[in-house]
Amino acid sequence: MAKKKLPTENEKVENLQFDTQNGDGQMLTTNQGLRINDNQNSLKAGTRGATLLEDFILREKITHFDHERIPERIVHARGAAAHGIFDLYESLEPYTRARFLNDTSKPTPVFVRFSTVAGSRGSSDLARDARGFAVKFYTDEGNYDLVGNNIPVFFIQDAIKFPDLIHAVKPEPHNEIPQAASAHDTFWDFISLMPESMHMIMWVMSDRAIPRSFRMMEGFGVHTFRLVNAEGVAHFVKFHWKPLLGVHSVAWDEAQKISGKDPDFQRRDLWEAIENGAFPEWELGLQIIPEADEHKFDFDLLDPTKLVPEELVPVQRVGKMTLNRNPDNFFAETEQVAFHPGHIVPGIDFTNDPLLQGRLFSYLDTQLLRLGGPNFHEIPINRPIVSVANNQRDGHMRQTINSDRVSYEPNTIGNGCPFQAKMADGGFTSYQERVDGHKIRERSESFRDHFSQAALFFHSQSEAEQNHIIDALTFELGKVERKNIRSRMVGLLSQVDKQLAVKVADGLGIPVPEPEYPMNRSFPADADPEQYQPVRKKQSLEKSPALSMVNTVKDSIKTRQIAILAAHGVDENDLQSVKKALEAAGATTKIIAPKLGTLKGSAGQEIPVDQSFLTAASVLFDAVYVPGGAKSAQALRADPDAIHFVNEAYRHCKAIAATGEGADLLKASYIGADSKAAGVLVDQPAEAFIRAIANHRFWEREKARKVPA
Ligand code: HDE
Repeated sequence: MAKKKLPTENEKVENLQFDTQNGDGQMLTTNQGLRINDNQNSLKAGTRGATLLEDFILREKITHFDHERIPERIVHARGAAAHGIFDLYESLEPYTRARFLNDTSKPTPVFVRFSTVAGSRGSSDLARDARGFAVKFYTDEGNYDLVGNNIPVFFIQDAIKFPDLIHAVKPEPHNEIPQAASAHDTFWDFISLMPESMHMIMWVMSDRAIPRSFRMMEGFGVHTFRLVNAEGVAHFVKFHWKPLLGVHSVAWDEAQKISGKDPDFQRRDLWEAIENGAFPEWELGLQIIPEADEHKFDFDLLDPTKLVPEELVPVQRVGKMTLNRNPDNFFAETEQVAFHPGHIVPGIDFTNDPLLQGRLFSYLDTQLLRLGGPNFHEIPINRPIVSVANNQRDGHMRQTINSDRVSYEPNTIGNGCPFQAKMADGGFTSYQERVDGHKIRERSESFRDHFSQAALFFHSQSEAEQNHIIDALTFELGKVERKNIRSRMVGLLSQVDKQLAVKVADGLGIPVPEPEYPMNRSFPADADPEQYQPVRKKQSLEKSPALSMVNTVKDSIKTRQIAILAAHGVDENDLQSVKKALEAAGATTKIIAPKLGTLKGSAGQEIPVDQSFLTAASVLFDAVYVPGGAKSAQALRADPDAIHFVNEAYRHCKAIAATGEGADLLKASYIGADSKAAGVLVDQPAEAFIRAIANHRFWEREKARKVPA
């Protein structure tokens, strides 16, 4: 046999399929710019010899690699981010002198990072958790960071409890289990002793903690802030982000399965939506409250475990944020971005919320460690778009080369520069709040009603949403090993709602106990415990419809993922016409078949398959369609993976539609002959299917028949 000729260097290159749009023709160099000739072999004493210490190329490469990681965020480690713009609808000059909230003519660039709180950087996106919603506005007056969450309240009232809370929720220290989950003893031990967390607990045990997408979450500034106008008149303000796609969540069983099938589910969803040009949008909402109304509410505006019901103070939508560009490099942008509630601009100011006050310390401190020093503002993603001029100098990783000799103020050598800015020139001045009090470590009495808003939230939910909260609590407490913790928690829940406690207790197989005294164990050593026990104030509101996701907008299927199940012999006309209708309405469709490759339609048309049952899963889709075609339907109904797909979609209350023989698959599944179930459509026009998908879920299906999928 003739010896095969080895390819020459150029042929080697030509045989590979290169992505010719990429690359800039550069040659490989060291960090000193030296061109590298051999990136395959280290320098050795002979071909089989030991590696030489002299190999500066090897050492530089490995040293850099060894230092590639920086400390991950102690909280909010897992995240994804995008660039975008903020457009103001109308000037807010009567309330604030912040220029980006006055000038409607110019969009403000933003960078937004979404995150989970408890898990490590590599944890699953679908953990039951609050989501971070941090927005950096690059304004003409410097960077303004609105570092919020997708839940409008928080677990604790005072920053001094934050390390305790986070230690309790993080994996247990002896074995680092469980990852990104609050269902364990230390978390519930702490919570069961802290009744102030009860309102937040209602939210994190609700479906808000398992969002369908970052793009379908509300955002909240949480604390009460201040807007201050040019005359120095202030108003209290609560910040909201309202997603234009509505607020939607997945089911808990689904969340757990997604965590296995695609732990990057939400990160991928954000990335793909932006790549496909379906830019996520939120409106900025403000609840504006005159200073004179500070004490008008049933709760204290400074208490971060309370929200201001929208029915009492409407949310005014004042502008729109659009995310339109993915980061170029995850590390350089998403990982290195440094948010800080203390990054504010003239016209916005803080209040004395004790949680906010503590945050004002923490975020700068954390960046010093995480980003390695005081010059993190020089990292490109953190740089303001306006120039920075001050007398700060040097330090680790300094980028700026200050060419002047003056680094002090006042000076004459530098012509007095940089000057202090007058207010008229945009100089920042703090709101002159009158403060008069004793220096004291004590919680205000106005912070002691821990149950009323927890009850308001619970009572504002639909029946299905309430059931989900009960199930989540039963799940979480069921994972707690110590019986006394379970019981103490049920005692606290009984203070929120009796039926809630009865149902959770039933699932745990325990009676509802009287709450232990003292209910609140978070009080100073010398205090009278009685002074710290929860009280109940009469409430002006029994329900707040705005708190239920049932009342969100449900008018669009834009960016929804629809699975079309098919096999050889599928009715291609039916498949193509429904696919076209769904895509025209803004959805994405994927043809899923027993194998990858192409399908042959009943009229002979070749149809490319997007995913097989092996690579796809129903939990990654919003709805399922089964087209007609006798042979296709026959193959699918004989395929357990196809049956499982439909069963699971049914269990998770998704819209399911079939045409012609496609209905045979539904008949062979758990749906059986019950084609009348809500959200199951047989031989209906595409418009009916589109309306059903827009409805998001048919929760009424959930309890009636539990599908074993
Ligand atoms: Fe944070 N929080 N936090 N937090 N937080 C951090 O800062 C902290 C709180 C929030 O995508 C850390 O850069 C304290 C409330 C978001 O980079 C750290 C307290 C809210 C993000 C920190 C709170 C948040 C963080 C960790 C109680 C909603 C991610 C890494 C006093 C309003 C930002 C970092 C991003 C991140 C401290 C409570 C939101 C350690 C001490 C309340 C969205 O500084």
